[in-house]
Amino acid sequence: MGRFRFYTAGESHGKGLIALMEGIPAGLRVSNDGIDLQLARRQAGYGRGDRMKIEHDRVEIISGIRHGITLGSPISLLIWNKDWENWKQVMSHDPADAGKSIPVTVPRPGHADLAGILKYDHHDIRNVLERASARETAARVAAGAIARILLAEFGIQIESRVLDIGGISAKAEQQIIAAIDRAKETGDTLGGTFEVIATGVPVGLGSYIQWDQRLDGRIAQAVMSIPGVKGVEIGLGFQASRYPGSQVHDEIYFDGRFYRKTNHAGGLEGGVTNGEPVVVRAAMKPIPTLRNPLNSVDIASGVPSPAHSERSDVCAVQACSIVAEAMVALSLCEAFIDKFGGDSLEEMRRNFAGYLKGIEEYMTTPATGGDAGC
Ligand code: EPS
Repeated sequence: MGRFRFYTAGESHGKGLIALMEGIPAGLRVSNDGIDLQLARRQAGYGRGDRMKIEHDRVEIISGIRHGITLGSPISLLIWNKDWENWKQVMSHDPADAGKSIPVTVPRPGHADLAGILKYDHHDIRNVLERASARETAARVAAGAIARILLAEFGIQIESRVLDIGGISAKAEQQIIAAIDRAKETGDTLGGTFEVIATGVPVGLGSYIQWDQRLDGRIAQAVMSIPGVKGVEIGLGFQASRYPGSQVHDEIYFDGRFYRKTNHAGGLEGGVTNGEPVVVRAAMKPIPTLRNPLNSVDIASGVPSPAHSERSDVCAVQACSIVAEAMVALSLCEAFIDKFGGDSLEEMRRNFAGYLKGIEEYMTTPATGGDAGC
């Protein structure tokens, strides 16, 4: 078990969302603004539903930070759900409120609804959808904001861009807006693809020593875990299978230091970062809550019925790409802490500087480096 881990808690219409992080070193400067900026980015994008008009996500720091500086102790973050006011009775913790709200009994195809009620022996689909909702990703973004602040101290930056929505290239913005408007009118939803790029990533994060330490695998899992994501690729990804090796692999050159002319590998070889930008692409399916609902079956009666429908987004690909930035940041942060881990930021800086010095020496004089003496 590595020293870095994080969890989230909270239901979509419950009181709020929580992120709990452990392993961030002491001495990192963290501000509410730095976290709120990322939360606001997650809320944006054409096609979000009315919930985003209610919520103005802001973080409340509960623990682990004093006077703007991390203590090395667990960091807990809270985001209140403003919408809770409207759901107090439905989502009440008080047994006295049981039976006062109408249960959701028709599962939405594509959501966790059916599998969730069967798995947890629930009879009200709300018990599933409240946690399976993508609202939870706000907590991931808050945790991810702290991960990115740590990574930025070491020159690592993460950004993303939407590539296409509903099969239309992001270059044709007006067409995308029209397609989202059309989907909204017809009660439909749209998915899309996006790309996350991390620059300034040093050589050597992750490991080929054990399957679960391969960083490409860890990043893929982190991004695939975002609600709605059905495909993840790194570098050339699926395209790599269509070309011969001579056109896929990034040849190595040396002109006083090693360098590549291409980055088809997307910054990862053998599960280890190779110093090139880490490039991750993902495909998000259309959101399964359709205002013009799909066919389903009422679990209470067994009678065919249109799927449950409630307020949702028409398209959240842009938001998903921000969540993916957070998940890539958290994965890189974990690998970074594994490699350079120290209890304080200063200790990490020393470890990092020492490592870079060794790499630099090896890079510029390869014949004398490494295990040449073995
Ligand atoms: C979300 C809040 C939710 C949805 C969306 C994500 O708000 P509500 O359900 O109250 O309208 O807009 O959830 C989903 C897409 C989903 O699949 O559940 C948010 O804050 O991102």
